[in-house]
Amino acid sequence: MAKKTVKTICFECHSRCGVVLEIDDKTLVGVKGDKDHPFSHGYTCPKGRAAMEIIYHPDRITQPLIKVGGKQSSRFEPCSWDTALDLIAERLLACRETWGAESVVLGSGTTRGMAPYLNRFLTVFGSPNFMAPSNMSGGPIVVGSSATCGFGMIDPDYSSSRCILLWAHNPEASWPGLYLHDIKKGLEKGATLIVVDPRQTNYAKKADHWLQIRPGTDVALVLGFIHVIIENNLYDKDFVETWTSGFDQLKEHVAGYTPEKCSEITWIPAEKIKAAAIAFGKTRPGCIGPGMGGVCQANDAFDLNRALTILSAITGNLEVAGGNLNCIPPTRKRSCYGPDFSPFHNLPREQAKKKLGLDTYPLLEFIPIPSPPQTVWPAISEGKPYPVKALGLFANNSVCAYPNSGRVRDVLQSLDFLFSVDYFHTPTTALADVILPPAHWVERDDVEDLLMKNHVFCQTKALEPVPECRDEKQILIDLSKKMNLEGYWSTIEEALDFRLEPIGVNFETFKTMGRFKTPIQYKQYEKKGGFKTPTRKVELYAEYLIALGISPLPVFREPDEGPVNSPELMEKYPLVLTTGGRNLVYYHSSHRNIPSLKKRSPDPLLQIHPDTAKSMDLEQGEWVYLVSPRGRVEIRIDYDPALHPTVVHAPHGYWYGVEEGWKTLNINMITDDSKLCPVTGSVPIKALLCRIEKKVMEVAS
Ligand SMILES: Nc1nc2c(c(=O)[nH]1)N[C@H]1C(S)=C(S)[C@@H](COP(=O)(O)OP(=O)(O)OC[C@H]3O[C@@H](n4cnc5c(=O)[nH]c(N)nc54)[C@H](O)[C@@H]3O)O[C@H]1N2
Ligand SMILES: Nc1nc2c(c(=O)[nH]1)N[C@H]1C(S)=C(S)[C@@H](COP(=O)(O)OP(=O)(O)OC[C@H]3O[C@@H](n4cnc5c(=O)[nH]c(N)nc54)[C@H](O)[C@@H]3O)O[C@H]1N2
Ligand code: SF4
Ligand SMILES: [Mo]
Repeated sequence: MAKKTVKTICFECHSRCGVVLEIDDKTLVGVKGDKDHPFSHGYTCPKGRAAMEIIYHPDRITQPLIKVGGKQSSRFEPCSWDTALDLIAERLLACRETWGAESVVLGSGTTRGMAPYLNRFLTVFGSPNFMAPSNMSGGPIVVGSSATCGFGMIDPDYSSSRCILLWAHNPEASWPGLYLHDIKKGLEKGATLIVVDPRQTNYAKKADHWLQIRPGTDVALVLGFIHVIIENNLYDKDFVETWTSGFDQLKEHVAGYTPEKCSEITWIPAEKIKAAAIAFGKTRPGCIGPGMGGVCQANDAFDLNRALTILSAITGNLEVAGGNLNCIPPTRKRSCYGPDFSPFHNLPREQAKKKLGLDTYPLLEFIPIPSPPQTVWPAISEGKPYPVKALGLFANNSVCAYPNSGRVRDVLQSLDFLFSVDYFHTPTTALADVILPPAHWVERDDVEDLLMKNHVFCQTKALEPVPECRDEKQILIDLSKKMNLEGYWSTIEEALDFRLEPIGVNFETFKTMGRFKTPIQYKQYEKKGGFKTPTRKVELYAEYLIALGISPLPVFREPDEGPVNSPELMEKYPLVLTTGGRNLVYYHSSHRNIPSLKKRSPDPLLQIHPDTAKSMDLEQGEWVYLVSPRGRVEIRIDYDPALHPTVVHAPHGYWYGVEEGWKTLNINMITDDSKLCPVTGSVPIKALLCRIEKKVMEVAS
């Protein structure tokens, strides 16, 4: 029996920990942490270690499936790859013929690395429409900070920082492999820790300053920080004078955001706001770690990320060691979201301009993120701004992921054609006409550079896919051949070589290297004649935004659904609801059927202050209905004495194990998608209203 080990990276979450896979006679038998990995240093979590359970799970889909019995049916029959791909090819080509290439959308969930391959496929086909949840996940950070300083503020330099500010971010649950080591190093060297979070996370417990914010009021708090820092002369005068524009307008704009005013808005005591702001202003270098979801799921997500960038800029923390870095992936234009894959690079401008979302969110032409799902839904259901007829989903459980799931489900059901690529059956695959079985991450080669700072890593195939699962890159290659699409790669190796071209090695060689990095560059603006913005300075006051109908200064907007903007609604729904704080055990709605994970976290838990719960006669562990103006779901009470009595938190992603779980357990049945951030299309799922109803025992009659 041949035993071997293979070093690769885990693709179960964005951390992409280094792992050593143990193979025994073509079977995966172990997943260990790779101690030599520069970020994860040997760390693994239960999700990564569950790879064996996932690959060999009896429910894994291992053959293409075709729906039988009509659209409403939930029956599928296995078919050959040729039959499935022929059908997909025929339907996509027919859509293009009748409705234009833009009537076909391909979507991916939170990135599992497919963005470059899907984008390229779409553009050789002729469609600009790649859909992904970026508008609720990282996109507003990139858009808000790029609009302000010309780059995405996604690389906090924790290990060299003297002041770590975690803003709506709990990396212990969400980014352990990527950030825990660096944060620990920073704290061990004595960094001050500030946490802005309605929940008392473990980091909040450890923090020098924990600001327990009312959900959805973050912009007011950042403006308050900026006010205190300017008022106390704690800003970096040299940097502000040389490298920013519009300081006077900013100063005037934040003048009203005194700690007292911010306290009224955010429910945080004024003295705590002041103390934390002074600590951040005084302690340099400081870095802001923004939550990829935490700061991206609000009606003012653009302004929030602009404000955070301004805070980093005026304190002199942009592009300095220990601050917020501007890391350029070594693969540059060929990186995951690199411009070489953009429709604007590959399609005639007129066709690229049809990208869904651009008519509502014009800034997204200049700072591109994928089409927000909420801009695809009206195209499917109402033909606005033009009809979308076919959708292909790669690693995305739209029904559970996206707010207002009832609507999402109706929209998907009204498509002419839906195909889905997933390991397992989900509430979304149930709606598909065709389901394709993908290879697992241990069964595929790839390169990874997304959020990997200045590194690119090799993902090395350790096993042949379980028969008949297929690498998704190969699926696209096979489909492109069936459709006679010119300009697509003809092998996976060719695609990977293309991505690696900027570093001057091919994939064959890269496999022997495992990773490649370029030096981190500090203060690039000094060498490059400024920032990549219209004034070449950090746009504190961004005059150019006015022409796009956007405020030149970051503006706080009360949550549309909340105590201030809808007090009448609050009479019926008296609790503020935030959703989707991460659970280390699960990745969104994925792998809910994996025994070792399910055992650790079987049920959705509603975090609630015990006094609030007891006032409604609700016991720890009791199942209740959580009700919003959109509907209700079932959830279990979980006392959390550190929460504000008016705020509750519900996790997302539960659906598995009960009939129609997408309806009864899935929190997105009660979230909203009607009032979005006007610049980025972000969805306000971190600040809504709800009430709790007791589940009355149904007595059999
Ligand atoms: N209420 C609320 N909702 C939220 C959030 C929140 O905070 N609150 N967060 C949102 C965010 S930030 C995001 S990014 C979205 C994420 O939403 P999704 O990306 O849709 O995430 P998942 O629910 O994990 O669904 C992914 C599907 O991919 C499958 N899968 C896993 N790996 C692979 C693979 O390699 N290939 C293929 N083909 N399939 C694979 C899984 O089995 C699963 O069914 O959810 C969002 N939903
Ligand atoms: N285990 C696991 N890891 C994941 C994921 C997963 O599903 N599971 N998803 C991945 C994805 S796609 C993403 S986008 C990231 C998300 O990454 P993050 O956004 O960093 O997610 P969290 O670590 O949950 O941090 C969000 C924090 O914001 C707090 N919060 C809620 N409402 C508010 C508010 O209004 N204001 C402020 N200031 N804070 C608020 C929550 O209590 C929570 O602690 O995580 C990634 N990592
Ligand atoms: S944190 Fe867990 S799931 Fe994420 S990459 Fe590391 S081992 Fe994999
Ligand atoms: Mo996300």
